[in-house]
Amino acid sequence: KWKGEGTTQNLESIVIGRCYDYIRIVNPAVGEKNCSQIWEAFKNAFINKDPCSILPEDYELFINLTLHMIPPNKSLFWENNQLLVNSFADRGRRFMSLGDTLFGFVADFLYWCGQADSPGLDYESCPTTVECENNAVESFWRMASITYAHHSSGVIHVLLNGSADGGAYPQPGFFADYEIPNLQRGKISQIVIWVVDDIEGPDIDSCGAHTVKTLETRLKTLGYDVTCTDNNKSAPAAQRGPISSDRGGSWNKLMFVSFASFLFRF
Ligand code: ENP
Repeated sequence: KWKGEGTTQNLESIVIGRCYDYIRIVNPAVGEKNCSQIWEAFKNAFINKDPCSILPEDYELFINLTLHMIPPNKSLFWENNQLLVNSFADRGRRFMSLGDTLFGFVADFLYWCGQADSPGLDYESCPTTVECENNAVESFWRMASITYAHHSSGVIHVLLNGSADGGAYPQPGFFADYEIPNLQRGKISQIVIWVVDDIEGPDIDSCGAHTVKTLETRLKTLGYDVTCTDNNKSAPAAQRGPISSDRGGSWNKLMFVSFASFLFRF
């Protein structure tokens, strides 16, 4: 009945399993967390409710239970290059993107929604943001983005895709609408923007031009110290290509090597 993907099968096992994976292996520094309680709080945000009436605040208890410190200088914001960010951040070893926090990690790549007057999950379909913005997944990422931005500090990095249709800095977008407004000016020393094109992709946007210029101006007006660096033509980097339809699949070596040659200089 909805246009979006239905709930991911085995959602409960995945969320609880990822929670244990995170607190025991990925980032034990977060300390003890109650993974069953975390699942209950997650589920109670959307279960038994109209799937178009879920608000970010409905995830408040989930956020309180999963919240942990984000190390200064480790935050990595991004748009349109999720796989690159996942690999580059290296599950929090190099950077801690939202997907490398406990609250982002348990939900990354999943879909979920409930049904009004029924305790069951809808495995057939879930509303897209075009159908209704107050859906379970959209509201979740809004709440997670707000929390992540609020707890970020030190030098902030932003990795944008210079080959993206419509520009590297999308508006509307999570970074523009939920993250920038929730950054704590007093806790942030600098914002470093990286604009990286797809391998052999078009060079649509760059530092000082188009939407990146809009972003630089916005951040400077807010009082931030902003720097912006482009990857150059001799070291193109990026994602898409053959792996765009293979989200969880193997890492494209070429992409990593060329991306590394650009970013590892920093
Ligand atoms: P997309 O559209 O490239 O990728 C969406 C995919 O990334 C989905 O599989 C989603 O999981 C997962 N994901 C991980 N973190 C986020 C997230 N943080 N978010 C929405 N989806 C996320 O990403 P977007 O929509 O442009 O979001 C990028 C934003 O994430 C940036 O603002 C960045 O700073 C932030 P699922 O559960 O939907 O399958 C916020 C919104 O971290």
